[in-house]
Amino acid sequence: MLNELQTKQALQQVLDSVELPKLTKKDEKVFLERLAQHFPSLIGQLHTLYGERYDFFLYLQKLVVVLAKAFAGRKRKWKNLDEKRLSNPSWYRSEKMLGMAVYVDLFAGDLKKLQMKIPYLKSLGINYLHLMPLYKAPEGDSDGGYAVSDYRKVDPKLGTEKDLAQLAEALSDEGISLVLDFVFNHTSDEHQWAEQARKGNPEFKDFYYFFTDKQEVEEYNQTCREIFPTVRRGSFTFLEDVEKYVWTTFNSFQWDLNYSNPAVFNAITDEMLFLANIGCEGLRLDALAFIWKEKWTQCESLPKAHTLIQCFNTCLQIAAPAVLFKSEAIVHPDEVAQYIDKQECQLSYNPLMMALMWESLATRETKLLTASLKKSFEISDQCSWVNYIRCHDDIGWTFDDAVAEQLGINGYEHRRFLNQFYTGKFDGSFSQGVPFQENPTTGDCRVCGSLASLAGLERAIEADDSQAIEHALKRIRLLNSINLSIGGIPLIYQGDELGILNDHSYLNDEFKREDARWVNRPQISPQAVALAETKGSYQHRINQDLKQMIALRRNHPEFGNAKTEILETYRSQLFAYCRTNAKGEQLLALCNFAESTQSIPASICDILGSRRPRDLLSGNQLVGEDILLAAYDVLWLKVTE
Ligand code: OTU
Repeated sequence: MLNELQTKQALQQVLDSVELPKLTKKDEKVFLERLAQHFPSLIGQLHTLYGERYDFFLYLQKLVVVLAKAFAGRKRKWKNLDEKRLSNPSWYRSEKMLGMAVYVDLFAGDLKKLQMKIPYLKSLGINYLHLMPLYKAPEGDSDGGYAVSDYRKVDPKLGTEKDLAQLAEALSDEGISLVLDFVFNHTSDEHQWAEQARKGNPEFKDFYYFFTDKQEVEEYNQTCREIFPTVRRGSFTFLEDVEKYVWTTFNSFQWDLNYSNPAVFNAITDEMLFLANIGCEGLRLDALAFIWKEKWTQCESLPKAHTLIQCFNTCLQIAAPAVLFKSEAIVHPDEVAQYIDKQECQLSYNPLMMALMWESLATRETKLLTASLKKSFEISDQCSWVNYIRCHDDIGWTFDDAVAEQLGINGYEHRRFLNQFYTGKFDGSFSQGVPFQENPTTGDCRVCGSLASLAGLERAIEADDSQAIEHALKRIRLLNSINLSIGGIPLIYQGDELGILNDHSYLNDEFKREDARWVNRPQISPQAVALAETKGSYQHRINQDLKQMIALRRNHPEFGNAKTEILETYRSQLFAYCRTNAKGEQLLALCNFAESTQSIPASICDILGSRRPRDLLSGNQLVGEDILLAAYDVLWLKVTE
């Protein structure tokens, strides 16, 4: 490690030896100040990663030039946004925050048409829009765009780079923060880096992990998890033409980048800042757990993976500080937590809560949800969860087996049960999902399906069973209520606001057929939107329930920057939490995860200082000694006077 004096000298040395782009006096001051402020972190992090190398300083010089050029190329509009966000660093903890994730083509057609959907988004209250990967990608299967061939080119089917720039500005003008994917664990095999590497170009040959020795590949396979075992066993793909193995954690056309090479870090930082300069305010760090590899480890969530992300974040703080990182770690809860830090990822998906809400619906028991969130929900108050119910991927049952064990639940058996339940193979299940990536060795499996279908609406409609339909609608409302109120940014997945069911049309597409996740990537048709506006339809009810809760959320600060306490209800079907903000404003949420009526003594409200709070959802004030919750009911209790 370098001491303070050495760090200062290093910065001076860098500045003396490189040529920085021309900047205005004011901009130059801003840049140099930020660089000086963050240089100690930057050099420390880089030193941890690459300090052993003789050419360490050379890469450091090059990196500073990358940062300066990106800053120089950043539009005034985004530089102003940098200042605005820096002066209000917890802006994303507001009760006004509401996210949506959409595919440009499925939601709108293309980027131009998406711009015309801004009024729709605003009518829902959306101010955080995650656009699924929209970059140039291979024809045919591109893993839904997660195989990027060029970070700077827009997929021509979606429009042009200019369309994207215009959309970014239009969104920002309407107060909507754009979130883009930063797919940095791998590129597609059609990326020019991959093509050059394959040809043996010395500049790129170490951009990826190549092996000639089968034995070595087998050794890595012994300790690494298989992510897509039905695509290919192990984590490597043999390239016949060059007779080499290449590391491919996901599909064979997604080549893992080699971050032990500082040239890769610099090159990807350049791409990252290009994305930042489009005008996005969030980057979703795709598959971030896998970015650092070491022999005889699981090659997931290694300490240097964290250093690497911190280092990327430091680069953002210098060149584009308005941009936040969102962690996409769908892993063990303790590992998820390790990415959540102001210096690393300010935002993180909340896969534990997502999975356990579904778990509680299946079991009608909340003990695992309660115990797990008691342990893992609390995070730094400078960070925020991004809560979700469904997304474009599968559901993986990522709870902590040790917590389950203490409750008498065997993790392995329980996951088996959940997979059976949600794929409709369990007798009496309300759900209709599709299995994904069944591993023939471990028996592991994940589940796909839309919110409405997994919650029982599809089956209930098929059976024409009005009670089952009612229950399904209430399950959807229940999950939405938690998503919106427990604390964090709620992220709605496209179509869930419209009650869209599973879409099996992917089975007719040879490039999608093998990937069941497409069952939940439906086209959002004008008919689906119209149906949700038609009074009397189930979809209308789902939509209205959601809108009512969104309106309440926006208008009550307790839903924003506040602390969440998960409560013990001592009722196996009930789940409860209390939110308290700095002003002492409070909200108590009670949820019934069963179709039978449950009761709980009104003394649970003592945390609010009154046994007569009002339920914001129904408007009713509580009376009596016991609180009754009908099937899947939710209460949002607040002392109003
Ligand atoms: C992500 O997910 C994306 O969300 C997927 O759509 C991509 O296919 C994938 O990366 C590759 O880019 O395997 O099934 O444990 O679960 O990062 C989803 C983490 C995935 C992985 C997650 C990955």
